[in-house]
Amino acid sequence: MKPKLMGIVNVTPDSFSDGGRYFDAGAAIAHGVELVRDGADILDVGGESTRPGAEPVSVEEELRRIEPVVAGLAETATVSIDTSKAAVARAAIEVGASIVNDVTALRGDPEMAALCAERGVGVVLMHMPGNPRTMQDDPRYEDVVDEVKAFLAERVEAAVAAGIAEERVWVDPGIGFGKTVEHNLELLHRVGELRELGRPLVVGTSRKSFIGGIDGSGVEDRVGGTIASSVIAAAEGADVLRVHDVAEISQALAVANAILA
Ligand code: HH2
Repeated sequence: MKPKLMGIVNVTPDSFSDGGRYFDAGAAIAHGVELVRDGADILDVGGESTRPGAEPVSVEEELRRIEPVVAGLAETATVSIDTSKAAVARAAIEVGASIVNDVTALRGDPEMAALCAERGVGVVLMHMPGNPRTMQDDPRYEDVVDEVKAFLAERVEAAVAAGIAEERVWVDPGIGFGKTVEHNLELLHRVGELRELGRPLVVGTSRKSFIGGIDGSGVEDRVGGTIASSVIAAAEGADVLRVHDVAEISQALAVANAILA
């Protein structure tokens, strides 16, 4: 298991685990450089929190937050832009981002699919029912894995129909987005089934609340749970792990691989 590590660079005042810590562009760039040193293959730069109940951010504000950070990191690493706004993605691509990570799977902005097709960037399509303000209102599934898989299959088709090359599309089950603790656990237990979609699989469990739902831990104390879930996702075939704690996950994977070798 050799998943790529996508290190998280949140340039926000309100992200659920690190909001405010890297809100200044200089601090965000320094953090990204450190994540690369720790073993990150990709840096995912975001200027808007998607935590449940988060307030939406204007295009101007999101641009002000992410543009200098993407520009400052694009020479050091492959940069993905975590946004659902085409104007933000366009500006980020202009200054060096090569992947668009869209938690709405191209449903949030009617111009996003065409932009990604035209610019030939990689695209991460994530499962999320509804939007961040409503997604945790009593989520229900008959079979969460089958439904997430069907959703992602449909979104891959939509992306390809919009002119995005299929080989540039990655899929993500959206751990923590419109799911109960049990839904998240079921998805992680069976995440290998999503490989049947035939696209690289991105999984993000980092510090998420399902971990606290198991042991009551606060957001700063979920590294152990992040490691366990990340190693299991990697063993199940995840191709990319989106994490805050790159050094710890990198070490956990190295040890797991050494043992299994
Ligand atoms: N999770 C978050 C944000 N973006 N993108 C993908 N593809 N997959 C994820 O699981 C995912 C994501 C939420 O985490 P974080 O960025 O730490 O928090 P916030 O949205 O509050 O900034």
